[in-house]
Amino acid sequence: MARNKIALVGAGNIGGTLALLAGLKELGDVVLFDIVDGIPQGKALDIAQSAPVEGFDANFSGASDYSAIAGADVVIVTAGIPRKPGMSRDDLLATNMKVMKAVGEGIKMHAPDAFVICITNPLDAMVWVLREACGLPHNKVVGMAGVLDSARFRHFLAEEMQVSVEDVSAFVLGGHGDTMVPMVRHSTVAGISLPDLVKMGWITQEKLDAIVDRTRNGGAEIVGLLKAGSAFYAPASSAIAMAESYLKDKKRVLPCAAYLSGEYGVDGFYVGVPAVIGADGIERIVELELNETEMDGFTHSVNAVRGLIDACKNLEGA
Ligand code: TXD
Repeated sequence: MARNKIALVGAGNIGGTLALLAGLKELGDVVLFDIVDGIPQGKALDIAQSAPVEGFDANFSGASDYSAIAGADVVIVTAGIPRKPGMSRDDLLATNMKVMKAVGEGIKMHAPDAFVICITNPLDAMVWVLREACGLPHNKVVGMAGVLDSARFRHFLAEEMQVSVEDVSAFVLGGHGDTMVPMVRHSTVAGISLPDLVKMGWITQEKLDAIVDRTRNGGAEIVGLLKAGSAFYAPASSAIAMAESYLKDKKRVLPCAAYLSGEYGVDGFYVGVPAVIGADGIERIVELELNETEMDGFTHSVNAVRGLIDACKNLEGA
């Protein structure tokens, strides 16, 4: 049986890290694509030269022509510009929207059977633009944000309570941005919910509230530290977890920007919700019973996404 083929459209900070992680996990052959000629080829060759040391067998190649992604099983899209300090994710809209249209055409032409994971910001809008441009089924196009935001939440919780990250389960709902909704009630340490852990004195409510805020601002915190560019290690790990669930039919339940057609009362948008990722792509949307506070936060997040999509439509009409 031939190896899987993973196409990485955008060979920058996240793209290069995706390629290395795909190699280390031996997920399949990797094609790096970028419009800056030389970058994809150079990174592909460099990672291929790490293979003898790490012990993985896979072909790595770099290209600037979309024909190189032909027949890809998974396409992970990071093409576009990242934030600089002081920029919001929404400031990237106009530029990255044009990029998503070009990438969508390339996928439509050369990899129509792929599972497509969009990472480019502003994520909730860019995944919608990408899906419209490539025309693949909605269950085969998904956005990566929730796994990253949940990982940030889990890291801060594990650090505060001094427990293994392996035993902290948490997720966020809604958009990838300041409107995200960390689901405190559903997040646990070894099955013990956060509200119970507050009662048990493992964490104070104040500390928990501060962690929720820090999670919400997790991206901006790193942008402020790096000055040029944004986070890329954890985003890459997060997208690879989604790709692996598809390629190995693991049916993981992961928070993703998935297309809603009625769930949570939302129709026609991509919003961050828990979803099952298996060999058919997004196989199931997990529709939770939200309490009033959660629903308010979720609705606020959906409205922010709706606003971004309207901005895209206005720009399209421009
Ligand atoms: O959780 C999330 N979804 C976010 C997403 C987490 C972190 C970063 N987020 C966004 O991912 C970020 O705001 C950017 O929009 C993307 C990619 O971030 P990265 O840090 O990888 O940016 P780089 O290093 O600038 O890489 C982008 C590459 C770069 O090499 C460009 O030459 C290339 O994209 N690029 C293109 N490739 C193909 N086609 C076109 N048109 C194109 N334009 C730029």
